[in-house]
This record gives sequence, C-alpha cells and structure tokens, in this order.
Amino acid sequence: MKILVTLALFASLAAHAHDFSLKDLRIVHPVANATVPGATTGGAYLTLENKGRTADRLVAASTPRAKRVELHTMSMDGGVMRMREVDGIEIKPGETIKMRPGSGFHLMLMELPAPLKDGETFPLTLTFEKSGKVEVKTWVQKAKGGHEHHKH
Ligand SMILES: [Cu+2]
Repeated sequence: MKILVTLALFASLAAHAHDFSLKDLRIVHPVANATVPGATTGGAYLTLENKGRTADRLVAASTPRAKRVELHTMSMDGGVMRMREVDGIEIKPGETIKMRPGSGFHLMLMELPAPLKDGETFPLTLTFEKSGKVEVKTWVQKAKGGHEHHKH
C-alpha cells in the first residue's frame, strides 16, 4: 500500500513538474534555446493556455538572466522570415498558444551577459494584464532541427 501511494505521488509530480498555473492560465514547458558563445540574444518558448472565460494578455516578461525580454512574433513576408516586437500576446478564453522556434510568437532574451548553456535553468517572470505575475522555471536545451534564430 505504501509503495502504491509513493508511486502515484511520483507519477503526478513527474506529470506536473514543468507546468505552472496562475488563476485560469496555465504556462506549460518553458524552454530556451542554448546559445553559442558570443551570441547576445536567445529565444524562449512556452505554451499558454487560458481555461477561463475572459481573454488575458501576456504583456511583459523578465529574467535576471538577460538585461530585458521582448515579446516577438515571426512571420513570412514575401518569402523572408521577419520578426517584430509586439506589445502583448492575447490569449482568448479556451485558447492554447504554443510558441515554437520558426514561426509565431516567442520571447526574446536581449543582451545576455553569458551564453545560455544546455541543461541550465533560470527563473522567468511573466506579467499578464489581468491575472498578474507568475515566475516560471525555464530549461535551456540545445536548439533542435537545425533552426537558427535569425540575428537582430
Ligand atoms: Cu525574436
């Protein structure tokens, strides 16, 4: 009996170890790409879920690991991938926004004092217009699939 309880607890911890809740919002699997020496910017990605009945907006992010964090969107423009800063990312009721390298939204860590190393973790504070602030733990992983975040 004791063993069963322990296993169940472990399984639930493992399943929920990497997502965070703030009121009706869920923030799932925040990750950042490892950067090469000398790089001063890095991309971070997470999934935002709104389980509530009203829209909210991610309006800011910050971390002690970078001088500032910008909210970016990426889109194809005449065959060229372009990235621009946005003043907020809206999450409608019931919506899930999955950030991933190469398209759509991402968080951009600006003026990194040191490269982001594979396996490192750092705190990232997200500010939402209605729900307020939450700190999430972000994992650094090797950039996969040969995608390189383009330079600024
Ligand atoms: Cu960017």
